[in-house]
Amino acid sequence: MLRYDMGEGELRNWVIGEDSFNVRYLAKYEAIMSLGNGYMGVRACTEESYPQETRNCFVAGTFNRSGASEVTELPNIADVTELGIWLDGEGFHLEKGNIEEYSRTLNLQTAELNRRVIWRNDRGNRFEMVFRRFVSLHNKHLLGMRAELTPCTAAAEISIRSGINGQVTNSGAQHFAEGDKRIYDKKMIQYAAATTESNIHVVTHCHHRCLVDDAEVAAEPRLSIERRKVSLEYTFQVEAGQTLVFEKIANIHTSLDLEHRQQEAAKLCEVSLDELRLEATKGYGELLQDSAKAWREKWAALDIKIKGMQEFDQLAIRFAQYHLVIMAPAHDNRFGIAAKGLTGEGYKGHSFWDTEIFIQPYFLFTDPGMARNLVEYRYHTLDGARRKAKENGYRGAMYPWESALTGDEVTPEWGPVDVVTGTPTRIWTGLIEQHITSDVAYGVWQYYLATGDQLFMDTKGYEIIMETATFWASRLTWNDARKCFEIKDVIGPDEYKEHVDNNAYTNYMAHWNLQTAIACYEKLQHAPSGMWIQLRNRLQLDKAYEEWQQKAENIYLPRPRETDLVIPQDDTYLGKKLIDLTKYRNQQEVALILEDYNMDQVNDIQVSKQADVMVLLYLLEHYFSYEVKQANWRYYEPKTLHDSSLSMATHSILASDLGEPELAYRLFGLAAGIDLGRNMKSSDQGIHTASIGGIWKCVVFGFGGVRAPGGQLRIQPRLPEAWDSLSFPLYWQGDLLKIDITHDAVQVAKLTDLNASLRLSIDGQNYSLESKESITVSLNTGKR
Ligand code: IFM
Repeated sequence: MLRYDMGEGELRNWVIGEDSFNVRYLAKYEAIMSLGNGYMGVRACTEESYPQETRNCFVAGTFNRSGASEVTELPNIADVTELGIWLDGEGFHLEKGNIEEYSRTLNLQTAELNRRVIWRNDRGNRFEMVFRRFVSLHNKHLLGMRAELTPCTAAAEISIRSGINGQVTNSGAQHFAEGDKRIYDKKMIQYAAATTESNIHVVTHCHHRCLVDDAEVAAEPRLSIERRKVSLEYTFQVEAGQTLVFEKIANIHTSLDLEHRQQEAAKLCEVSLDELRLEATKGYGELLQDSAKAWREKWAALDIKIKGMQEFDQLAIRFAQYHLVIMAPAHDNRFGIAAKGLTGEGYKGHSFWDTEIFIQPYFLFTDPGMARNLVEYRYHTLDGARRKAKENGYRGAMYPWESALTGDEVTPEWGPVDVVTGTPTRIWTGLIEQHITSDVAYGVWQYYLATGDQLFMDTKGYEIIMETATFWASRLTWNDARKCFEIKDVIGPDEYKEHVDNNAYTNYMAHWNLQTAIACYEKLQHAPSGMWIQLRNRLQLDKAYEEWQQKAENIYLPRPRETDLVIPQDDTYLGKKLIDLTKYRNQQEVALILEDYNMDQVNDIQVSKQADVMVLLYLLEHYFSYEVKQANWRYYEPKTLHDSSLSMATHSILASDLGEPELAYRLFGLAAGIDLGRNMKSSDQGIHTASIGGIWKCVVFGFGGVRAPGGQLRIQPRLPEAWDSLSFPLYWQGDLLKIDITHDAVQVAKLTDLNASLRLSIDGQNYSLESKESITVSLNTGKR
């Protein structure tokens, strides 16, 4: 069972655990207990192998296309985590023999995975086994493993087979051509391979060390080199009560790494081997300490404290922050964050609007350097977005719905079964889910507001906002009857409605994109003159500016209906048929409706997959009144199945905005439960990075009431009954703030003094905070 209470003493609310072994739930634990550092991600597969496992190791950015009929994806790197263990000649496997004790924990504070098993074989011999593992935050290339094996009842012969296995695939798709395989000094293994299409060299090395009762023992392993596999097999006679310790330290380097760019495979092998020789001398313990220290420093800067009745909430926010750290490629701005991070094959390592709308806010307010990487990733992919626009007959930059390394569209064309036709369902999102283009521009603008990074805007940001606006200008079509510009044939955030006209979210965000480009044009004139002139000529800005103005003034923006203030989600939604959705709203698994109806049929029903108009009400909050927000919640939420992990967090934040903290709290619990909850099938393909970002947003944007409309920081807290207090760090315009909220008061402390004074609004009143000052404001609301 999944446990939340296995951290004791100082580790209280820092540990997620499993207290019994069930092969059916391997995938859930593999995903939620994944290790990583933004460079690599390793699923928490057990050392011994099971047919139900998905043994994944990914390195950010190493995309490859395995064949012409496939889209590019993050390939599964050769596996180092599997250990074959034989006890008195019998393979160790938890579905045989007897498990007397079992526990597995992920310590979020040190990011170490630990499994302890007491296992009795069919002959009645007991063994205690402890397996430990970490991926280093100190040296991004490094992974450490340690097995401690103790025969408890009688002396035993223990054999361990350890190697590098390049036979792994992505659900059958092979991405690598084999390179060099070699064994050095009977201790060190090398495995090199190159991706078949993108030609990225990936080199993996492992070093082994064996100890009995703390003393290193010389071992004579059997060496083996097979097809796509290199391994060593060690055999030891171990007395009862003695502990055999087996340490394996591995590293991974690729020719994509900034420090190795253009390096040939042989040179890469050399550098990587030298590094591991040096690192491995430290042993598992010291290497773990290096990494744990890096984690401690991270946590010191990030820690959010929630005091209240439900300790789960504290654990949930730490779980979210842990995953936000391990999903983020802080080392390289060429890579995005994938919808499943580096924790599974789901969505093939591709980035979506999840990044800008759900994940980037966390980094903006806690790690602005990482937020800069994310906006720079979109700059790196701008040319791909321009190509996509051109291929589709438009101008400017049309960002891909699913993005990999280049910005070209990589959404697959075919998906799961269509229950009516029995054939794969056509996926239209890559062609017509176009709101991603304004979402990217929105992310850039939010970055600017929160950091004031003028250099980024002058050199990159303005260009993204203007090129995306030009896309919309070319995308709009004139409707002579309505006398306005429209956006026809799209999918909005609600992916249960395909080929719709004038999706409200899409139209409003396109309008916002055009207006923001107009503002940027006016600001850009004050940039260093070389930049202004260069961009003005290259993007023909004077002409574009006129077009943006004309289109922005005349774009159709669906208004709230006079009768009930409901904003039509698109031109036809409100006229579609209504059915009883109880069965699907009470479902244990998502997307049950697609087992009864195919997409064409779902299209004809007033049912939404996820927040759509709701996202708009929150992103462009100043466009809409409280009454409009409330009316649309009442209309759309009962028709929403929350079949996307993005939906709950948005609803929770809006519930906070609507002054419904208890409803917001219930929805926060559901959002936090998407990966961390007890649905043991929810995360098989990897964790949901947008929902993970959403957990932080529920806490800081929702309950903390932090927002920055128009660039001024606002704090309007609404703590739920279950919480006594909430404290969190917050970066704003380069200064670090610490916010402490109770039901009665808010304290804001300015811990740095980059800006002489900071203007902000707290509970509706304006304040100015001078250098390193702290203010406390009593709240009108009090505990409700
Ligand atoms: O981006 C989301 C989309 O909104 C719903 N389907 C899953 C995608 C990736 O998380």
